Amino acid sequence: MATVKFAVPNISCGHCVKTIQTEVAELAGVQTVSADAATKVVEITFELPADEERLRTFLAEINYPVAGFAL
Ligand SMILES: [Cu+2]
Repeated sequence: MATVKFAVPNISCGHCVKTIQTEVAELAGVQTVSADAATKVVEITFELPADEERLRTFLAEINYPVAGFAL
């Protein structure tokens, strides 16, 4: 199991948070996902078949592109 924190500048409100949490949670291998509108960070715990590249690609597909890693 791995954890990643992505910086996602497009998160602007609770609707974005809900969309990201709902959509990402449906990806195979994703264990938990939490998005925060204040910090614009998405934290995901996952295992195979999910990986960082797949998560980045998926977030871009749903219009929340990843700008980089968050601290
Ligand atoms: Cu929003």
